[in-house]
Amino acid sequence: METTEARSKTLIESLIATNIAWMRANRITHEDYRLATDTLIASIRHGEESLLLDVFLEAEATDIGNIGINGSPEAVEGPFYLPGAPLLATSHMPQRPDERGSPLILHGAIRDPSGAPVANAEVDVWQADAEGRYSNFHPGVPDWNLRGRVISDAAGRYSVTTILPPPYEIPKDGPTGRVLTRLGRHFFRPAHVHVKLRHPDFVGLTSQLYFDDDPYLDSDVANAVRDDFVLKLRRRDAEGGVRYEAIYEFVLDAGNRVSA
Ligand code: MBD
Ligand code: FE
Repeated sequence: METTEARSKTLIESLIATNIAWMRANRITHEDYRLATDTLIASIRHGEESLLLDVFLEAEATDIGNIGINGSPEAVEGPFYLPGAPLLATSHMPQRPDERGSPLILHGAIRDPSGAPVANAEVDVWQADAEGRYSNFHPGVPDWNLRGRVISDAAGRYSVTTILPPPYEIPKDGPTGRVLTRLGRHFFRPAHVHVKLRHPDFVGLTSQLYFDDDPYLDSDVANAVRDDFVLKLRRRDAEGGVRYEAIYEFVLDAGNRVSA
């Protein structure tokens, strides 16, 4: 087995060689080179974190990582995860008293590959609000809004009471938006809820759940939707208005993944 150091040396060398071959083939000038590096730098300076790379490349890494695994597939994390979200005493996600958006109950069970329930798994959830803003990143949202952790019960069940997020639109006016404009692409990701699962006896899982009927499922700007992640959105017309329910069953891998 190759060591981490040896692997990273090989990878960096091959990345540089691939880039140089691409530069020669495309006659990349010094001006082109500066435009590319300035775009990368600007995306970070503008607070876009890893947005630029996540939009174009992250889904490929999760697809490659999903080959041969026993548990649920992994999904892209995106740029807006933060560790340390509030540990919730109930299933109710932190939200403003007048939080906009239709109520959504997201629930299901967590199992091991044999089907046995996984109790006491931590389910760390984060999502955008009805305006498509992530708390702690975008201004105008209270810190930790729509971010929280719940724990699976003895039957492996988890439940989160939140709002149905809208499709997420990448800022049009930032460096990543300008690249997308140049490519003639739209700026949307389908509505999604991010989840990370943790349990001491299992490999951690980063997931992301989408809802059927979303207009952007087939044209996600980050190209990260996979059939496994698309949930049936059940609509319940209740007294206070429309409510939604969606179910997702997670399978955690007990750890026979070969770690580098
Ligand atoms: C997001 O909210 C996201 O989840 C990803 C993967 C990329 C950009 C914005
Ligand atoms: Fe997201």
